[in-house]
Amino acid sequence: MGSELELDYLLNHPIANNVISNVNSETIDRRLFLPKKIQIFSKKYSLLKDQPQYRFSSDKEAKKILPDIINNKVQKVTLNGPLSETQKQAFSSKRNLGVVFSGGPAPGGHNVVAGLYDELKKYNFGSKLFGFLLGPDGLIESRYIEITKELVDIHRNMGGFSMLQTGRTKIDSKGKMESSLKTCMNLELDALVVIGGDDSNTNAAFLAQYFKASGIKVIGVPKTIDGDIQVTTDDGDVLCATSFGFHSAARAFSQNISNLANDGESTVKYWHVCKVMGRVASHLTLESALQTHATLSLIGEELADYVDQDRLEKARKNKTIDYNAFGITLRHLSRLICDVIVKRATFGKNYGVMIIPEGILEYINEIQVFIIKLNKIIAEYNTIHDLDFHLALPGLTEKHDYLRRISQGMIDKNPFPIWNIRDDELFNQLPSFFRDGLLVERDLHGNFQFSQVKTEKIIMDMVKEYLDVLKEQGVYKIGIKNTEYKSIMVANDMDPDLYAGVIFRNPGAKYLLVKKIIISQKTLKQELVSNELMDAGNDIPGPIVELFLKSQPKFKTQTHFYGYNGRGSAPSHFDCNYTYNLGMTAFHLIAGNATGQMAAIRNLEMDFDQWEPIGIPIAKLMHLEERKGKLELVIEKSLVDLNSNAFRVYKSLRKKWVAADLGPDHYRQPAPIRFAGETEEDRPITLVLNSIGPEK
Ligand code: FBP
Repeated sequence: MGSELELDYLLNHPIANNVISNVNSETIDRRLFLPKKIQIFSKKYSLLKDQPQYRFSSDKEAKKILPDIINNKVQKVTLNGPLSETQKQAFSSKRNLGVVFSGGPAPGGHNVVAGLYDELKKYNFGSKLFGFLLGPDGLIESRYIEITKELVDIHRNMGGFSMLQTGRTKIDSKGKMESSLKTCMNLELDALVVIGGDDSNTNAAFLAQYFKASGIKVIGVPKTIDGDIQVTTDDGDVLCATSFGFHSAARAFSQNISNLANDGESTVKYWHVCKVMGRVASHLTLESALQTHATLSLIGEELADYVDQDRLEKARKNKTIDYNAFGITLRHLSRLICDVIVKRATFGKNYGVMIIPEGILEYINEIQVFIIKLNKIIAEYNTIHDLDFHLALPGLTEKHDYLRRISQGMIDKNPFPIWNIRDDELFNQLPSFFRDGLLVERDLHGNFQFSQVKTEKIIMDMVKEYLDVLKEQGVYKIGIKNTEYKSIMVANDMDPDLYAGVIFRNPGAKYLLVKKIIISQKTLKQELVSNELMDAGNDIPGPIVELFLKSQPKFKTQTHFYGYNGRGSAPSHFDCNYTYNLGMTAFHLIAGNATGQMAAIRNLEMDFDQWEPIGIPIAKLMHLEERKGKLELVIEKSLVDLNSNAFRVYKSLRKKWVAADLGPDHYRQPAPIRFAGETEEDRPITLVLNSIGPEK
């Protein structure tokens, strides 16, 4: 053994230093990358022009609660000039701005800050940008930093929200509004920029209304990997095709999913089950499906529309209506998945990769009912007892006892309790980890925390159970290649044709399927004996046993959760450009005195020179939704549109991707996230497909 190097020498060696430094060449390249600027931002002064052609109907409640911002119009950032000296001075006046991240991280957030900072300083170097720490809490509690060039420079084009960190606090009381206003007034802010998802942009609208009298403007920025902030006018004009972060997260997931597809196809032994984030909407699943051509992908929004045709037909014959035929249950869903698994197995493909959207439970009948009922029960408990349900009843047993007491009329005397005996029985049949999951604490906005529930486990447990039944029925079998069968038989001096008709249900086919009645070596022997291919006193010939064992499927899964990795991923080229321009748009909205608007870029699906910076009135995007058992005014989430080009393309190709046939799998390998290149991967595939219009 050679002598060991001094550790100090090793650690200080330039080669070691180079490879272990926190800052590698990828980071250096990222920090130096200059995102493209929409042309107008290279000019000097801008003007906001109302775009009354974009129409939205307003919610009644929004009109009542947000009177000062409900009449906002869509505004386009356009060139302004020639300007008088006074106008120029006004535009370039010294400003103090505040910025806050809110909700889950999304790749590109730092570039929003960079775009805002660069534009702010460009017009007046004396202007200041303050960043509130740890999300809305920083705003309420006046915890902030002044954002410097150095801080911006080390975060340019980098993922995460680590520059300021983030939080999910909802600014939902007069007290929190007042404290937020006080913070902004103390800092003499001209405007606050809220970088957040649907709930955070809802917050931004309420703040804009509350701050109106003070003159402090509030601008939102559409962030969320879920991709569910999309804005389309009443006439179908798309103003915001997707939120930032969606593309990068989907690309990060897709790369992993594609690697798993490779693994599956190579080792031929696992079904890789990938749960993919997206609290309610399945946009990330749809995009990942299109990116990877995964064997099977489930789109929650489609399952909600599921109709059990067999059940419907049966009811029709009996001249009745079976309401249970509408919508999907966990049992139905597991049957649909099993169907794909079994069909592929018949062609020797007992492996695959499956994508399950995190929010799928929202679309499953019985679970959705549980979620709604439990949301209400928890909210009512908190109000009536002025105590937190989860603190007061910490364990599953205590919580379940409470539910049982409701069902037995012990909590109130309502003859139709919200939690009835049937609910309790059904709930009891669920595995305890899942009951725990359904009772998990709701987030501060009252949302069910799908990410905390092992959805993939409950679904796959049911799939496994049903596959066992199908195995016993002789339905789930692995197809054996005819050529392989023949070579085994010939190598053992046995006549393949003699045995094929006895063992297989489809002799002569390219993939041979063992007869349904042969489910064990015992039944195999019975079949061989009754067809006089062996004597009852003998052992089954070795090669036949070998073939039988090959036909017996083992269903093995590996489960994966893709969510947090994508949220923390480095932004794609698309997201770097998108977010930098969003930051600049936010500045120009503020300079044009807008408030209650969300910065957005129109024409994202087109070439960069078509991108158009706009402001969208947030109040017009609101509707009433049940949260914490009450109706609340929030921004409406955009779900997967089953009539969209993207969904229809996926639907028409998915049978091919299941590849339950003699051909190969059709997996697609997306390239890694990178800066260079102009390819179909430079923007979300769903966006590209949805932008295709009729032939002109
Ligand atoms: P935002 O809407 O705040 O962007 O967050 C979305 C999300 O990433 C969901 O996909 C996921 O369900 C949730 O955050 C998980 O959040 P948490 O950080 O609370 O675990």
